[in-house]
Amino acid sequence: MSDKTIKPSADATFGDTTVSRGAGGETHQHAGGDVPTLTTNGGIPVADDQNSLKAGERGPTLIEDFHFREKIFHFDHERIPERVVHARGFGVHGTFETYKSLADVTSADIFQRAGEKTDVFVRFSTVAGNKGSADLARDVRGFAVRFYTKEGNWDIVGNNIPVFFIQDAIKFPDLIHAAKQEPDRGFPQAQTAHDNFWDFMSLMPEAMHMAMWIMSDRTIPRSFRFMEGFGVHTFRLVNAEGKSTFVKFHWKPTAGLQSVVWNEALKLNGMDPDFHRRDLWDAIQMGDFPEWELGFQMFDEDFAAKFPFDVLDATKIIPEEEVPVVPVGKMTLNRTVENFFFETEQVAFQTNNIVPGVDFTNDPLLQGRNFSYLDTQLKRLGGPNFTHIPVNAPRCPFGNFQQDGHMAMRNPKGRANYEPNSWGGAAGGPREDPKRGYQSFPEEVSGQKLRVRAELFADHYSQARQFFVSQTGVEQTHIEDAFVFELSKVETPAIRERVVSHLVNIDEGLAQKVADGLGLAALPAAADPARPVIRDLAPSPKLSIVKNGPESFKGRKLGILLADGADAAIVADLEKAAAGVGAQLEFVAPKIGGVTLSDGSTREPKQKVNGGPSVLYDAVAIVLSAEGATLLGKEATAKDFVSDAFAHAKFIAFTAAAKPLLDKAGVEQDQGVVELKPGGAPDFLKACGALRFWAREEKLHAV
Ligand code: HDD
Repeated sequence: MSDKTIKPSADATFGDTTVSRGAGGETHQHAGGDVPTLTTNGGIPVADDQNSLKAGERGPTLIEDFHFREKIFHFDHERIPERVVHARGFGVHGTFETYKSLADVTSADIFQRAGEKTDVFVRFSTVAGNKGSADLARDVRGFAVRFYTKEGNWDIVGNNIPVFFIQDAIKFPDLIHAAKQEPDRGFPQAQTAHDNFWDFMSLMPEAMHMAMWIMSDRTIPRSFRFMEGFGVHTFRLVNAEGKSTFVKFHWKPTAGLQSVVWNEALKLNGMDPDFHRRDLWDAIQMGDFPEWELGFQMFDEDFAAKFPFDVLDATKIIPEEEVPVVPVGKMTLNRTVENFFFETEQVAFQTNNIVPGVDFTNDPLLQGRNFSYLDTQLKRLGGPNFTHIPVNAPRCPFGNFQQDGHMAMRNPKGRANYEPNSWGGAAGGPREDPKRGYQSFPEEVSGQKLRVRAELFADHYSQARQFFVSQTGVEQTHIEDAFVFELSKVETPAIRERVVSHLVNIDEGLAQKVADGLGLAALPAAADPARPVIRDLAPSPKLSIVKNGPESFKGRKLGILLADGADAAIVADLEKAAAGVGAQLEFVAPKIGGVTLSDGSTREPKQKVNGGPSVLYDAVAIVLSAEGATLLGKEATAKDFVSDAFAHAKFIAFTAAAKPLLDKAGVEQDQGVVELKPGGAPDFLKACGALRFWAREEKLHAV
């Protein structure tokens, strides 16, 4: 045994440049200066983090190596159970600003003062996929907001769709089991295009309204930034006099709504499975903070009694045209988390986190949720002290006599840990506050114990139809196509037919198109509706994405395909125009190292062409010299860049010299394909505000 192998690094120092010697005598440089010293969890400085302690150069590792054992022990226990649903999510911080006092309708502290600012934490998510699944799965998006108010944490645990699949929480495990991977094979994940899901759906007519929403483009949002959020249930606001007003919560993005098309979503999942989280991360990092207005849809008992549907039924909406959404404040998301696990993974939203001035209703889905969210945290976070984790702790004064349990970070101070006690004053600990403390709305409740649903819950199709007729033609086609896609993956013909039999009740044209798309021999008979379908509900334009898009290209992304020799003036024009409308811009080029333009200036591409497809962008510009067009005409991924942008109905600008590439990609010129002339960039960016040139789409699909 040589001397050098048994010695730990003889010259190891802490807090300065350190050299530790490996078994073979190799050395490792450590940074010096103010760099903190690596320690064990017990704070013991570590001299060598490269080599475990061994008996001899080639001998076994010693159990005495406390640093090694602690490091591996901790690593082995890094995982906590992922959420049963909404496992894949992305959380960020922000602020909510109240527009004006709403003291007339609610005593909630957060709504008492105009200009009041409240910290928020928001987590967006998909529902069905596991934690490592892709962002562009066709799925509902979770939209969970926590307000750290001065009277405690208030969570609106909502979705980007205002209705839900089921009416009663007792069916939730069945719904989720059916949607997630099939249990015998463990696939498909993050997809509803499989037998179990549609089998369940087709046997649950109450899910038909939601079926329309999930087959619409709402389930393939372009960005978290461009989707609405909904509290879904009817809640109550209660004012200081104890008067109650029903309310539905809406989040409206100031940047307008936008979704991608399905073929784009499929490609995005491969090219950038983190597309949504990256988009939000990038926007916040570059200071383009996304904003939503919180809106209240408020109504009273009289309205509820007259409304043709039950306001306690989470499969129904109240059209905004009937009860307007009143903006009450603005949320700005402006800070990414410092650590994903610490905040995003450990945040424990709960529908039962509610503050004085807001209350539940008897919606049977909400009532069930109030049990589930508390319960699930125990399993996921490992004990009753999950509110000690900073992201879950209130940011207002709080205290009670709960104590101990796993990982207690704080216990009541002093002698008093029970109540009532006679220790008096501060020594006696916190006391109830009958005035400020939470009061449940004293709703009259009586009745027999029954396992039933209220009568109006049985209307399953009327609002599904209303949703469909409220869409633009393009959106209706997308819904038809989505049904055909999903059901084409269903292997059991009887399930496909059963789904179509429900669609007949919603819209015969839709049912027929889906039947044709599936190749059904005949349109199945309509499923027997439990209540007659109301066929003349007025269309609600607010239900369409296309009708509620943005007015400009602000916050959207232009992708510019470049190669050496590209026209510098045109590039500069595009840069200026994009900045002018507040759009993002990225260059895609044959090599990542840089592009030299016609005037000798250079640009730094963000993507190499084979890793930067046009699905990453909202519109594209093909700025090439003749040589550049010849070069890229021989590159399959450059042709895909152009042909995909065309197929996805995007606006395309091109320089005259780039035309041969467009021809090779099969582009047929239309009003969405614009030749760029000097000074033409502002007009192009203006046109891009429409986001897609939808008129092209119908010409591109034959089956
Ligand atoms: Fe739920 C998570 C939204 C019905 C049980 N749900 C969860 C999240 C969102 C929603 C956004 C993720 C929160 C986060 O980001 O951490 N859930 C909804 C909406 C529903 C709904 C809008 C219907 C209107 N959920 C629902 C029912 C039940 C649950 C009926 C059970 C009876 N949901 C859960 C859960 C989760 C959850 C199992 C998983 C992880 C968690 O709670 O913290 O408790």
